[in-house]
Amino acid sequence: MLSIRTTPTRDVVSLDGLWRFALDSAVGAEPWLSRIVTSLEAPVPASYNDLFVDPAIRDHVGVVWYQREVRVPRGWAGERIVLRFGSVTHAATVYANDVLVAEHVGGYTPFDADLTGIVAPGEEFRLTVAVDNRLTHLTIPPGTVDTLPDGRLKQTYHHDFYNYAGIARSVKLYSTPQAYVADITVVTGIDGSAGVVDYRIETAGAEAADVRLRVLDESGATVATAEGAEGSVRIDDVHLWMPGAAYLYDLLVELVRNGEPVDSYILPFGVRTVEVRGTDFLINGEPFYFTGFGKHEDTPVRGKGHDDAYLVHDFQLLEWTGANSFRTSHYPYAEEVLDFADRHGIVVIGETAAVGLNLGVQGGLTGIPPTPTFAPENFGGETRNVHAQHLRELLARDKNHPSVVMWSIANEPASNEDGSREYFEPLVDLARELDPTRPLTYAAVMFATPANDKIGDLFDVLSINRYYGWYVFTGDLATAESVLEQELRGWVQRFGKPIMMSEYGADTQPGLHSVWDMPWTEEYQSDLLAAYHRVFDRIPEFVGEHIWNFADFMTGPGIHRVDGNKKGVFTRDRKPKGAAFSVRNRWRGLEGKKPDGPAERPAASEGNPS
Ligand code: BDP
Repeated sequence: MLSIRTTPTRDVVSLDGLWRFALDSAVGAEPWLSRIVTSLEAPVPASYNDLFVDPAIRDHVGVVWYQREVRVPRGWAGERIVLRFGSVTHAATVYANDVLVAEHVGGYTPFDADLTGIVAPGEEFRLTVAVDNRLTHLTIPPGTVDTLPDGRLKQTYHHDFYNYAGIARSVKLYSTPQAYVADITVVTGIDGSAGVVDYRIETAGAEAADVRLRVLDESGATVATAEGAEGSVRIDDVHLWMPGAAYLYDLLVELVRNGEPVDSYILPFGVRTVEVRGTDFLINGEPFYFTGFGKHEDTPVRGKGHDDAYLVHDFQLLEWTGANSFRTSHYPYAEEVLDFADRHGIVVIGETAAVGLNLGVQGGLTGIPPTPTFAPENFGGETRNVHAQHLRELLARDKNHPSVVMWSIANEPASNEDGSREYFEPLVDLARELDPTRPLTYAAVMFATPANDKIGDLFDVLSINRYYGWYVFTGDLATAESVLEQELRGWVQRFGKPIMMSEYGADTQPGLHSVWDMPWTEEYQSDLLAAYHRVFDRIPEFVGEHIWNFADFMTGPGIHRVDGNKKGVFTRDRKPKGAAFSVRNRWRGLEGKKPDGPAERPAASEGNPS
């Protein structure tokens, strides 16, 4: 799926701004048929939950309505007219005037509504969107909705981050010619000092049109040309995309009829390779060691709404700590984030929204007796079909981003349980078929051990989430360190694959200090991370460390959270805790001596612009 850009043949109108907003209970039947009467306005992009002071809105379960008028530019006569939603969380039904134009399930991937012939250039139309925040066994992430005795709906889900909902990413109205470039797939390789770019172009309505391509370097000079919808071009003396040293080419694709371009599209791309060889993770043939965090899209007031100011600031803080990478835990992030990572050389592990495929965690934490996760009455074939569709949409959107070097297919699934292999094997096959170029991983939950995990061999990299010293062996870092080392070595021994830590950390209240090993203090967070780092540095197969979490984030109600999850190295408003400085010392190599361990283990500062 191509992202929306203006080109010589395409125009874009942003529909971001204030839309009319109402709960389902506040509107009549078929509210799309007329102007919704409401005093509430909600910004797009933003989650709606924290905007208002009304608990009925914050805790609403079900449908809310967004509406606005849109004028189609008068110059668009004869063009295709399309709406693009960056995301609607978790399901959308879209109407243009009285006409249903799109339905989409999945809160973190984009979708289009083709309005050609339904709306007219120069005229205004009423755009209405029903947004449903319910998580069920037929959504990814999954959840359950129950009706309480008083008739209210109660949403439960199996992840800790708050179920923010709304139109959290930009909405755009765009035009294309009737004959247009529908999709582009680029796969890059390296041949000596040349870059090899395999491309495939999909077109629509383009009978009797030819495809013409040009590759432009950052100075705008043409460095390669080609013709035809599928093929390969070489870029001599290629400038590679590298972690910490991004370089992007533009692929200019033109549809040409009678010598005239009828459509053109410009795709920025980087030339780089990714490969797992033995127990190394290689980018451009060089061992790469991940330093960074699991993140969230989460800010005060906006919730999961995309915000360019936080985008820029977060990347500044990543660079300041010496992080070279992050995981899009636990769902695909806004496309703007990946574009930015492409331009700034930050490496990304792209994760699906499949978080919470694990009913054992619920059993362990709530006392509710465990129920089998991968059973037909819980997460069976139907859930897997939704998961597969979500995977397709993620890979279709992000396949061309050089920053994305690996797919994480799920976070903390019950990979120790019967049925997990049957559930995941087809998804792994699908991911490999759709994208044979990127390694696959999943983040392993604490109940999945080297002894009982049933899916590790299907994947390329072992990503382990562990909370020794926090949820287990609380306050006992010596035991945490030795148990962690024993377990990580067990994974390496059984699977012989590269291994990284995809989550480790401790909740920390800024300003709390102690000379003892006291959980919640700033010192404890630093000390816990340091204990883990000593273990990583003793294991040669280790390829990376992603701390949980970059910043504090909002969670659902729960007695083991106080105003959210506090495992951030930064607070929710991005102030550093003590651990931010100790991590920066390690990752920027400021400790005076590099960590012992594999010679290749880089201080990230080597690979980061400073
Ligand atoms: C892990 C989850 C993550 C949680 C974290 C925690 O992957 O989403 O936020 O634990 O408890 O199980 O802090």
